Amino acid sequence: MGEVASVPSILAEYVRETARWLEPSDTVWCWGTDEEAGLLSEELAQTGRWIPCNPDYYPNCFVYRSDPSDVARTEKSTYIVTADPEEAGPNNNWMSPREARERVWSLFQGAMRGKTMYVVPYLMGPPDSPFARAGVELTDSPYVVLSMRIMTRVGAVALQHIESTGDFVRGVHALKDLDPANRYILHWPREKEIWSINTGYGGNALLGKKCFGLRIASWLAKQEGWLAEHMLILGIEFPDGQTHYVAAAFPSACGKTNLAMLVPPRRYTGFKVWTVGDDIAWIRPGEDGRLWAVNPEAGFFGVLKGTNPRTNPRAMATFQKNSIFTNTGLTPDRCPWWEGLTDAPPEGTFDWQGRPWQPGAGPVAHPNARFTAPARQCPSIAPNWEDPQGVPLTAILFGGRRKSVAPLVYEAFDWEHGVFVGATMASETTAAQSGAVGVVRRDPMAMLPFCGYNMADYFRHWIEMGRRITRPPRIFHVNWFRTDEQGRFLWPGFGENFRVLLWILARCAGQAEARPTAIGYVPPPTALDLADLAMSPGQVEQLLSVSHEEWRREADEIEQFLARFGSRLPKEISHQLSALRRRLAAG
Ligand code: GTP
Ligand code: SPV
Ligand code: MN
Repeated sequence: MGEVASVPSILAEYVRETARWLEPSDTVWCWGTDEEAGLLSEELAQTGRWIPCNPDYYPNCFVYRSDPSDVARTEKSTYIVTADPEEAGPNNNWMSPREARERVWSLFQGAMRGKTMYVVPYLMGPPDSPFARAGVELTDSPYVVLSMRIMTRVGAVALQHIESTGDFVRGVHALKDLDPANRYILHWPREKEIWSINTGYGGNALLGKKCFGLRIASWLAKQEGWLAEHMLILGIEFPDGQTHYVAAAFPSACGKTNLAMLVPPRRYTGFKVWTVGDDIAWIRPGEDGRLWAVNPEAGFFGVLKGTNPRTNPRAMATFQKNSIFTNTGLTPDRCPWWEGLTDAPPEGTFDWQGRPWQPGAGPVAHPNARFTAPARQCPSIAPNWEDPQGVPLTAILFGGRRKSVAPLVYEAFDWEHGVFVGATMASETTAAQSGAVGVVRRDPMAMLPFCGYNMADYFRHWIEMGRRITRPPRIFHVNWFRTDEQGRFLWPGFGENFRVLLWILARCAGQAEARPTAIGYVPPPTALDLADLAMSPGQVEQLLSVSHEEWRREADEIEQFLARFGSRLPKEISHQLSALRRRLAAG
């Protein structure tokens, strides 16, 4: 910790001002060093909620138990603060600046009394990248500091950026008493400011991630002509040495981390999959007319449920040291455990709240239990993942968790149709946000909880971006989650998704067959390599089928959803809906 030679005066002023209101007993600057992490860890261990793992299996790893009432993002407590409610749009909770100051800022008064305020300067994006932006998080949570130093680039690199640009996103976070009724996560896009209180979990509290990386960044991106998206980025290296990059937007807990870390099936010798990012992509038009993407984060905050050496060996390798396990169980030999890791937990395992677990006693880990691990530890991390220019995109994928309706994969007819496909996608809700699980909701571009402004304007921005580039990536929709009548997944998923990626890249190269349907181009079964999968022709047909009856109902739901945006909805989107209806009627 200690002092730094030069703190930019605008930052020093922000810290002093905030401290006057929050009244911490002391203020500590964080530099992201190992020594600092050790001190924070010792302090956090005293709470009994931060437990060092067995260093023989998990060196420098910790299990962290959050408050049981604070285990996932809370969308109902998340607001966009603007003078004009129309600017926030029907996709956001809106609060007026006056109410924010009177109702929420007052909660911060004295909120850090008797506690330490940590100052965490952080950089989003690779250092020296035209994409890079700085933020500062003032927090009273050592867990947040320990997480931010994994998820972002903390310390001098951020201060230098602030010093040279004079620009940073202000963020203040206070645990207060974790009262869910007074929990607020407020975003001021124009002021570039974030206030978070009465929560300490993930996307609510690690302000670089969803708050800055998506909500504030999406607004900045709209102003400045780029895109901030809830997307993974991966590279596929072909046996000839060429690498193609794909970005994919799936809603929370719908498979981004897994796809980003995919291991190609054995039969694809000579192919490699490289991980660039697993959750956020900042995307800019390049001088060559293509879109270029960076991962602004430095770590992964990934879902543990279902993760094991078979489904995601690369995640398993990534988090085997220097990592945090939030809300997992703890085995008697002090290793984290979660559902799907092995068939059953060892005898004597404690659950995510530290209670001795018995069979039948409910889940061992919380369903939204997550690992926090440095990206550089990923065995498949792309050698160029920190390239300041990013990587050029060949394809963009949208996808959701749909038991029915959406086939395994289809290609949009063109950019505008692709924007429509993204704008109207739907998915079943997961444990990543509090509320009901398994409910189908529209989640445009997987950004419903993360777009920091009116989504009608966001759709327009997407359409305009397409006009500004001469070599747009092709757009696809995928669904790994279609089920049969017995509710079993029709598609094996995980590593086998590589087969779908190969069809997608072959389409981009103009080399694969496709059948035009009402919703887009669908591969005929013969265009997909399904060797060794033991799928019956009936299953394959079901997986790829497009039911006009289901899609007419889908079109009705889409119409209802789009109606919420009123006259602000770009006409291109309504035209796409009419065109879809015409194609469905014709078929
Ligand atoms: P966020 O971090 O919340 O944004 O989620 P994410 O999109 O990165 O989700 P992630 O890859 O962590 O996957 C979430 C869940 O989906 C896990 O329980 C996985 O086991 C499961 N999953 C991922 N890929 C597949 C797949 O191809 N098929 C099936 N059936 N399940 C999958
Ligand atoms: C998500 O919910 O999409 C996440 C986890 O990636 S959190 O950071 O908590 O938002
Ligand atoms: Mn996410």
